[in-house]
Amino acid sequence: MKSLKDTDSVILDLIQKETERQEHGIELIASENYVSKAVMEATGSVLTNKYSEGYVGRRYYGGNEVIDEVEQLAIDRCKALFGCEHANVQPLSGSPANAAVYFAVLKPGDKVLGLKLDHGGHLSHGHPVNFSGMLYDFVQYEVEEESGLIDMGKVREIALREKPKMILAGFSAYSRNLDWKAFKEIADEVGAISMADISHVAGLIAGKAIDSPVPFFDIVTTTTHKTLRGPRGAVIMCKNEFAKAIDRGLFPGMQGGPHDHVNAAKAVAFLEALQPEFQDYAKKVIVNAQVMAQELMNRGYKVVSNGTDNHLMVIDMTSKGVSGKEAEVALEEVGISTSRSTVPFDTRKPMDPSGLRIGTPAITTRGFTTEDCVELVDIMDKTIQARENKEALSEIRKEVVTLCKKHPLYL
Ligand code: DSN
Repeated sequence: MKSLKDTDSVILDLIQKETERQEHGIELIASENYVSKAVMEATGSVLTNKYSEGYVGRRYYGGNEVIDEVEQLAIDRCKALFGCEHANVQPLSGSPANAAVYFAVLKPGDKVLGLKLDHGGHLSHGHPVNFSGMLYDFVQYEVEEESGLIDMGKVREIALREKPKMILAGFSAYSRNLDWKAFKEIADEVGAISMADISHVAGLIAGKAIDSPVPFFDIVTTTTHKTLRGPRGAVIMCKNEFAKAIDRGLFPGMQGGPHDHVNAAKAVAFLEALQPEFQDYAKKVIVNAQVMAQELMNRGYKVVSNGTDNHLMVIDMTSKGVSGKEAEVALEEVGISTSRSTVPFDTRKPMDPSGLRIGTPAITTRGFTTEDCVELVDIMDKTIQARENKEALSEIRKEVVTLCKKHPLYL
């Protein structure tokens, strides 16, 4: 049993290079975070060796007595964290979790309401190039052009007109709190199943910094690696009446063997999120995002919906005469990672859209304060202005490294 050092120095070098990039770069990608060493230890454990198709106490392979305990712990902690009736912790990631839900409760061709991708939704919420848009009849709701907000009156109108089988509330680039209660009332009014995809805000919900749809929605999916700060993966939570269908929808419907090493790491992350410190973390993520949004607007950047209630925001970079891609490339040059994004009603193409999505989960994990966030916006603004000037960018890169060294991560 040789170590990586003795087996594959090339991969070891690349891991070290990536560690260095993460340590001395600023992570503003809204869907990313830094996991604890505890989560990494569980992910890199012997649990990776096991096959355990089936569920706790009902496996299709022998030798699962330890795995059963691991999975049951992950389930129990997930229930304690979110207060759900039933939890399936086996989804490999967000899209498979959503696919399993659709598979469990819909038939191909059934109608579903979901937020349009370029208005902040997600590929798996009905985009035509995704399985969801190909297999199901998604009707997409939008945000308002003027305010950047979802108008629940319009969602209700669409629901009354279309009579969907399911209404999906969730997003990957919307910076405002969703009105869970209104979504649920509309779903009840039209007799639809209510589903929430809380992938982006699960950590904020677990940290009690924003409201949760879990107590009243029928089905809730979430990835575990964003604000929740766990390993890459997902869970499906639901009311007991959907439990059997959801479990069958995932296995054998969608997936084979669960990734037990990742499920152990989910259990670790849930335990971490159950600690009182995690509530501080969740609140600080939002405060940092609000400080950054305000600072950006003070400097003349247009932020979609003029602010944020959560960890993310989409900046319309054309307000500064650059595209989202140009901004992403310039910021990358100084060691700041972001992701280009469409803005609602974007006239530019998705590969070079008008917007830039940023978020504060990762910088808050490494201890950035509101003062650091103000300094960071200053650095970003200088970078955008100096984007053609290689010499200036290399000076700014040094400022980024200094800021990172103030908040060491893994090294
Ligand atoms: N790719 C994720 C995000 O960046 O929001 C969603 O799946």
